[in-house]
This record gives sequence, structure tokens and C-alpha cells, in this order.
Amino acid sequence: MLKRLLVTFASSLIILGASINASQADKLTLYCSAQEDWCQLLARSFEDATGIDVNMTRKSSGETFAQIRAESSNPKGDIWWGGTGDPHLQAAEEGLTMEYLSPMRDQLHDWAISQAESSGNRTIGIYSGALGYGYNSDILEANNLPVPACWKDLLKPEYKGHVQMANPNSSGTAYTTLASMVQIFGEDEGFEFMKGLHKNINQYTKSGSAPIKAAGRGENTIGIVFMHDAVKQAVSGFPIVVVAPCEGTGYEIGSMSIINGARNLDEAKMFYDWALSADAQNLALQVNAFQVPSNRSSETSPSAPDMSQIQLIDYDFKKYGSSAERKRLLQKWDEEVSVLPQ
Ligand code: S7P
Repeated sequence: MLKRLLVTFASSLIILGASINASQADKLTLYCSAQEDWCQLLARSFEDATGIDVNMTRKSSGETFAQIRAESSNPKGDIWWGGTGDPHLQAAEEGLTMEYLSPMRDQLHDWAISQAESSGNRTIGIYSGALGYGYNSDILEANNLPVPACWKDLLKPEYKGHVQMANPNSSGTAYTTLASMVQIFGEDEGFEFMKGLHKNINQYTKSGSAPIKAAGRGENTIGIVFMHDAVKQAVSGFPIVVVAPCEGTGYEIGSMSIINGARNLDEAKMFYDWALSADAQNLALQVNAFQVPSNRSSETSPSAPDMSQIQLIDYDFKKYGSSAERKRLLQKWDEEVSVLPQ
């Protein structure tokens, strides 16, 4: 009798253990730093493909980096998908993300693999896109403003109160802007540019794409953003003109990383491999995300900015994605630019 009771108790424990494992095994916490609609579509499509429940939170690149760092002693997220590569590289350097060699790597463009190699394989490229700006042509015309074509045009006094960009602390787009200006003009002139620009800025937003969405709605004139984010507004029917600045411009390698200490590591790896597939990357077309995908067999929309026609700088991802340099530039921007009167 006692033996039978013990056997029953033991099997109940096994069943209970199995069901706990099953419920633990069937979920994934995704931190997403691309556009909300793309993040949602990705999360739901992965659920449909695998049956794994995805708990997705969307935050800008710099904000997500700060959250992962703050949670590092008790990580809550499993995987970080999207957002500019610089903070992913910083996370890799600080040991916040883990090394992973996906079997999908041989399907990717070289630039996606270079991103992985420069981080000790703790991050990988999922898309790329060039920085630029866009303007609302109706507002420009209504205010009799000149048509801008270069970065330096944005310093013209006529544009006072007409330019918007994000805060580089929270936004990967804005950090890419700051690091690009330093690389295009040199550090001293780059910071002079940022100070001059500050005089014309009407608002530093939290999210990188907000300035061009505001321009689309007619609440702002010029938004400094990734060109693909400006194209998204234009194809949605807003009077937005996209500019590839004449001095040349920086670009991003949007990245993905598995968080060190991920509670759902197997699911994180499944998501990682799936997100590198051509089918998963083609989902971008459904939400007008016009970045260049990293899988060589993925489709690029004909509306996407043609990277071969844009004068791109040789963006130094290793330097500007390093922890010391990113911290230094942000601190300098906080102390020397953001505090200036407008
Ligand atoms: O999905 C569009 C996009 O511009 O958003 C990412 C961006 O870093 C997120 O916004 P923040 O600038 O606010 O961080 C880019 O990686 C991506 O191309």
C-alpha cells in the first residue's frame, strides 16, 4: 500500500515537473527596437510558426540597452531584435549578451557577418539602412523655406524651429547622427555642427522615427531619421521628400543579440535562427519597413532607398559601438550641446 502511494506520488511529481517545464519552455521575452508594427508582426508570426508565446516590449535602441544593463543581475529578456548596431556592440563588449553561432549564417550578406565577428559573435546584422532626413514639402513651401540638400543646409537660420531629431541617449538613430557628424566633419567641427543644429531644433524626441512621423502629420517640417523611415511616410501618402545629404552619410547595421542569462535560451535560439531566414525577413514588406535585409535571398522593396546610389561613409562600427566611445560622445553631447540655450 505504502509502495503504491509512493509510486503515485512520484509519478505526480514527474507530471507536475513536465508541465512546469512545458509552460517554461513555451514562451519567449522579446525586446524589440524597430517600428512597433514590425515588432508586433514578427512576434505574432513567430508564435504562429512555433506555438511559442512571445511577450514583446518595444523600446528605442538606447533605452533597450539601458534596460538590459539595469536587469543584468536578474535578466528578464531573452532576445533583443532590431535597433541600431552600436548599442548591440556595446552590450556585447560589456558581456550583457551571449555568443551564438547560428546555422543560418551562411545565408547572410558579409556585412551582417562582419558585425558578428567584431562582437565575438554576440550580435549579428539583420538589416541595414542609411541615415538622412526628410521634409514636409507642403510646410516648406507654405513657409517659403529653401529646399535643403546637405547636412550643413540644416544650420540655416531660416530653419529655426523647423528641425526635429531624437535624443541620442535614448535613440539609436540619433546616436548614429551624432557619430556620423563626428566622422564626416571631424570631432571639433562635428560638435560645432551639433551646436548649430541645436539652435534650429524644435524638440528632441525619445524615439528615432518620431520626427518624420510628426512631419508626415504636419506638426514638424524636417526630421533627421533613417531614410527608410522617411520613405515609409512618403509611401503612406504624406508629402514627405527624402534627402540623402550631399556630404555623404552614416548608416546602421540593425542587429540582434541573445541576452546573457536568458531564461528561455532554447526559444531565443529558435527565434534567432528563424529571424535570419528569408521568409521571416520578408515580413518587413508587409509593414513598409524599407531596410535592406541581411539574408541574401530576402526581397528588398523597390521603394527602399538604393544604398548603391547613396554616398556612404566608412562608418567605424568598432569604434563608435565601443562602450568607452559611445559613453564619451553621449556625455559630451549632454554637457556641451543639449544644455545650450536655443
Ligand atoms: O525600424 C526603423 C528603425 O529606424 O528603428 C530602429 C531605431 O533604432 C529604433 O528607433 P530609435 O532610433 O528610437 O532607437 C532602427 O534600427 C530601424 O532602422
